[in-house]
Amino acid sequence: MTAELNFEDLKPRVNAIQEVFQQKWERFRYFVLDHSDPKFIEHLKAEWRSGDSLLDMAVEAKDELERLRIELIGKKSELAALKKDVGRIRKEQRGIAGQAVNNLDIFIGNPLRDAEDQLQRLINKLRTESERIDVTLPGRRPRRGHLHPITMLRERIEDIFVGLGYAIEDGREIETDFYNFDALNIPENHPARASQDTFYTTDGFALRSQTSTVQIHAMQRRGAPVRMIAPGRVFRRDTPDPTHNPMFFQVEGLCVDRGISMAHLKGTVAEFLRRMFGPETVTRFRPSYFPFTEPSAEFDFSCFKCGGVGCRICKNSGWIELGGSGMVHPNVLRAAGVDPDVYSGFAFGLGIDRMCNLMYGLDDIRLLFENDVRFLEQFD
Ligand code: FA5
Repeated sequence: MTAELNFEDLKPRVNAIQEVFQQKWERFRYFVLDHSDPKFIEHLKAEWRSGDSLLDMAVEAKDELERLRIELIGKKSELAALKKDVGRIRKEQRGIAGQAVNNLDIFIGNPLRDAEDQLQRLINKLRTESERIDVTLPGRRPRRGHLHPITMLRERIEDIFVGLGYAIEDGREIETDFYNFDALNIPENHPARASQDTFYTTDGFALRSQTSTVQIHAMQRRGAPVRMIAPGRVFRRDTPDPTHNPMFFQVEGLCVDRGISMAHLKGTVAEFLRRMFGPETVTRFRPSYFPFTEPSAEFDFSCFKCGGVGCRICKNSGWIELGGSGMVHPNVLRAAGVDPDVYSGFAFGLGIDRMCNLMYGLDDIRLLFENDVRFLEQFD
């Protein structure tokens, strides 16, 4: 049986606990004030200087206070041991000893809990403030994209030709030799194949080197008469430079009917360019050669910048070269199943990328496909 204790035996232990508390409490004593009291904040800033923000300081102070509470009144604290020992005090002194220990518990526990409570309130307030959304602030607009300059130009060209009564044809980017060459009057070993050498696949197909292939598809599908334009991507084994890309865009035009002549070709191209660049635009045709047209001509238009006087854009010539054209060769009509004794037609083709280059004053055609948003954004 354990020996009975006197109250006197416990007193030094009570005092010792009280002393430890008073010494350590010094660091927290202002936290029993209301958390918005300036003294509370000043004290926190002075004692927990290392925190990056007031919130950090409050969180650190509260963690430290929690550790102190566990040390002083937790289950393994000296006070808890003291409480157990009250049971061993002589019966007649047990009441008074119990009261003394309880008072100590209240003396220490109450300020600790009050301080923890106020620190927690401050933490909550600061967290709410930092996470608050100001609904009156103007919103951030999501970045809106826009069409690529080549697409914008293609759509303008389409609009003009639709207005002239043309249909829009969608061609194929992968073609057989028949559509890319043979049907266009470019037999095997013809020198025109070399200048338009393209990318071949292993099974007899090739990426089309010009949109003229769509002339054949359109006539096969629609028969004659036909009036269509075919914008699209074409491919050539050209080394990239400021005016060449191995992939670029063309627009093909085809008009086949009874009695179509060179005059219709000139009238149509001239009207297109007037609608594109303004009513003053003058068009010029120069004799040329394409295997699929006879006669053939390349067409230029008066510079939209200087009006024909000469400037940097037209290289001081006053003229800008745009594309090729001519009367559809009878062999091409025949290859597409149209009778050249009944029908005649004209065709033309132009490159959109170079046109884009000219219109926007770009120095290098390759910029259009670098996909640099800072560059593309300028065309909105
Ligand atoms: C042709 O491709 C003919 N099919 C045009 C044609 C159609 C003639 C119908 C007669 C009747 P050419 O090879 O010249 O023609 O190319 C036409 C245009 O494509 C050129 O004027 C140029 O603007 C553009 N072009 C040609 N090669 C490139 C390239 N590597 N990069 C960018 N644009 C190019």
